[in-house]
Amino acid sequence: AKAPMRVAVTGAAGQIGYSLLFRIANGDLLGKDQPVILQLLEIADEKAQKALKGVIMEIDDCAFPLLAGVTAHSDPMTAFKDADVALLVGARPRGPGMERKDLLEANAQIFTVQGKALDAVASRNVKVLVVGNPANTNAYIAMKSAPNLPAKNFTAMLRLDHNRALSQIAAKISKPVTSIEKLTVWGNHSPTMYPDYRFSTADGKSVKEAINDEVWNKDVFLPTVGKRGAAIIDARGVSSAASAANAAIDHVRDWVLGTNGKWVTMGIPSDGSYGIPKDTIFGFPVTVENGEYKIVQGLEIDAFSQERINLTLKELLEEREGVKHLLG
Ligand code: NAX
Repeated sequence: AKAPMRVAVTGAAGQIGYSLLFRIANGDLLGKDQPVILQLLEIADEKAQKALKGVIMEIDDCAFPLLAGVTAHSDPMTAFKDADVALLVGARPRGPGMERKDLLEANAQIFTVQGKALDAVASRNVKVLVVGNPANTNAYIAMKSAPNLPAKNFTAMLRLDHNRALSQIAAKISKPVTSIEKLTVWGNHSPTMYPDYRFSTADGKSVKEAINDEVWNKDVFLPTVGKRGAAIIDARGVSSAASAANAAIDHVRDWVLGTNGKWVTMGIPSDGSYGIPKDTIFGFPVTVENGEYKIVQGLEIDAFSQERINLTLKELLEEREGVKHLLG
């Protein structure tokens, strides 16, 4: 039997946590033959810790065959100990009257502390996925706070945006999602992201040609995907949780187990590809083999796409500028 892998999850008593933990313990993340140990972090607050205990009681009650252990933590230094995978879901939500700048700073503090803890105690091969918003900038902060870990270990979640785009396209052309390949979402996990189906194929045929409607692209598709999070809040009264958890599972599973040559979208530190400044955590099309992602190279960027990429990059650089003073 395989040795168990340690999966740390922050914000474990939150909404996304409640959709995520049971699937990890069920083997959806790392495979149906891979035992897991869950190391769950919540804030020290008594209510949060009590809620976390309750979630663990339910996990226990599932008697998952692959679950080799589950522990509750309020200190990242113990939660991240020897972690092979770290899902950083917990973040400070925007409170009433809170400016964007305050939100960035509150989260910068959290992700500085967590980056340092990962640096100190996690596995040297830890795969980190940041879900908590602003996800790209939080991932950047954690990465910069962990100088002893490879920068490539830090990623941000664009997969929900990718999956949203995939589902919209499948519906538009009346094809199953599984028939569609070579889709990506460039940039920041925010409404400025750029979902791009110019290279996509469905059963090997061009999706762009099948849709053949630039007005639909600009006026329907891009805003629908970009504002999907807000549409879910409007409809459900709370933000997307199960779909976010599902996307986190997809992201890490593909990172660990590979994509067989297929494209997926990951927010990763740029290596300078496509003119994106080095280390910017940016949504790129990638393929994954042997646990290593590679940016799909050589794609043509037309004028419209360049404009969209510049816009989402500008936002990311502004976010980075806003937290620069906290990074030492
Ligand atoms: P909830 O507010 O339900 O849960 C968050 C949990 O994190 C809370 O239980 C809180 O106590 C905990 N927490 C806060 N600070 C912490 C810290 N320093 N250490 C450990 N735990 C901490 O939010 P939920 O709906 O689960 O969403 C979590 C995050 O995901 C939010 O930041 C949200 O904006 C973000 N999202 C990101 C998405 C993406 O695609 N990247 C999509 C979904 C989601 O909106």
